[in-house]
Amino acid sequence: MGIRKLKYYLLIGVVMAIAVTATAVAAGDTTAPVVSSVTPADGSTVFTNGDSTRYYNNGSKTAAPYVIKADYSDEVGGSGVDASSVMVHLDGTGIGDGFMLMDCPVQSTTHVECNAPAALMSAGTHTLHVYVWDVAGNKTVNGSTFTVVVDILAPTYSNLSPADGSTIYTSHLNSASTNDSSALRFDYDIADADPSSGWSPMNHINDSFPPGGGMGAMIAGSSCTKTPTTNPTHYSCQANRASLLHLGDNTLSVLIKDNVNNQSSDYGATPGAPDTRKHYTVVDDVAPAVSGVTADATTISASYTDPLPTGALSANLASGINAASVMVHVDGMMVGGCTATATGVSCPTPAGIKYGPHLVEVFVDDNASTANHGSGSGTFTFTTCTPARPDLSVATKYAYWADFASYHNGVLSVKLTITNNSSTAANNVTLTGASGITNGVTQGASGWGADLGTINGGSNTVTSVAFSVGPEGSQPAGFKATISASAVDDSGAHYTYPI
Ligand SMILES: [Ca+2]
Ligand SMILES: [Ca+2]
Repeated sequence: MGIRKLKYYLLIGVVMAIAVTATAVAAGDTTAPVVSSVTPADGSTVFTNGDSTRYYNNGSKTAAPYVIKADYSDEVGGSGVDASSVMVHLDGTGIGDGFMLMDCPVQSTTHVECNAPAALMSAGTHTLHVYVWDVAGNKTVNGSTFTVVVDILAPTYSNLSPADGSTIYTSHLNSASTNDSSALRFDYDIADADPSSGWSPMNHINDSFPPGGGMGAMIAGSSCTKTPTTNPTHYSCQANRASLLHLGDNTLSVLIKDNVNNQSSDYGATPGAPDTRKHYTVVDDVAPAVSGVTADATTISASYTDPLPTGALSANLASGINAASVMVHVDGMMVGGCTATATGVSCPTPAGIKYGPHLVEVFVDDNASTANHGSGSGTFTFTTCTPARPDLSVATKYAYWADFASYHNGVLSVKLTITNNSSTAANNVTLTGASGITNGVTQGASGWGADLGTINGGSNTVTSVAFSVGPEGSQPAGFKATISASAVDDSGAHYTYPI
């Protein structure tokens, strides 16, 4: 036997006794349904604002009305929940007393949701009872005791860093990811007077004033973290990845809401409110980067960019290349006739440049500052002229003993004058050896194989080479030798000589 529950519709505020009527029911089900997942949970707090339009409970922010919920089920094989039997009562102590919630948009065999009128969600402690019968008439009651707390004050913030009016340099904006503690952040402390529903910091870069023309770039959520994580009030909100940050004047609007939407804001909630947005000047202090310096007989060229901060979501954080600033030097001398764009420069290789290594340097500034001075360089060997064999000759200037040991060991130094009889330069002139030496004399160790550098056309250079002439007492009065040499002309062609 069981009973069948008849639902009574009670007026809010009227306490009535529940009446039941005994009827015949299906036999076998003597187990009551189970009620679970009651919201608000037992012991929890429901925050609301001053006009009961917002609620916050257990991490869930909702608009009015507050929705009381529960799940329930009958046992497997049972008669099943009688959906029409479900009742939700506030502040009663038994069946039928307290305030029965009448506005229940969801009331199924598994779940009920009832809207709680603001008048019933007054400040203080409340009891909640959820009554459920199965079809066989077995009753369950479950519920919770919860507290409603009214939070009417908006949070405030203090100790903003960097302070209003600060300059922000783009070199400080590098960040590979959110929550990069080394990147620029806006830091501040938040306070919300008791009783506090809690808060979530939110900031807007370059929002309009008054607000409404656009939300700017929001810094919130995972970009705002407690620092350290154990500090309940200090927040760091990463700024550099904000997509609307740009060079020049930027504004910051700190918008702080508590969990029931009491908010304080730097941008004024209503037209006519003072504009209290904070201002920051963002300055490009990152120099251009030069790459790909190349040079050959006809062209010198290079590429460059003005780098954005790493991780920047805005393309407006680099001032760009000042093409008029581009200079190309070869061996410290400015190259003329260059064409410079925002991305690269190309110059004709200077005419008449000689064979050999030359330092090529490229200098470029960005549009922000001549202090942002980028450079790149390379060393190149140019081959710019027609091959022409230099005419070299050699003459003995005099012979001498370099020191007593040389005299004793028979190492004679011979000072030679090497003359370039042609009009073009002989580069890398090297005396490579001696042959056909007479009177038992042999080539010595020093002086041979050294790069004597360039002998310009019509010029000469003097150097010494050594010969072994035998020990003291057996040295010849004189000897002859043919000297071999090598040189490179200004086109880079190599030549060998007997001279
Ligand atoms: Ca508050
Ligand atoms: Ca720059």
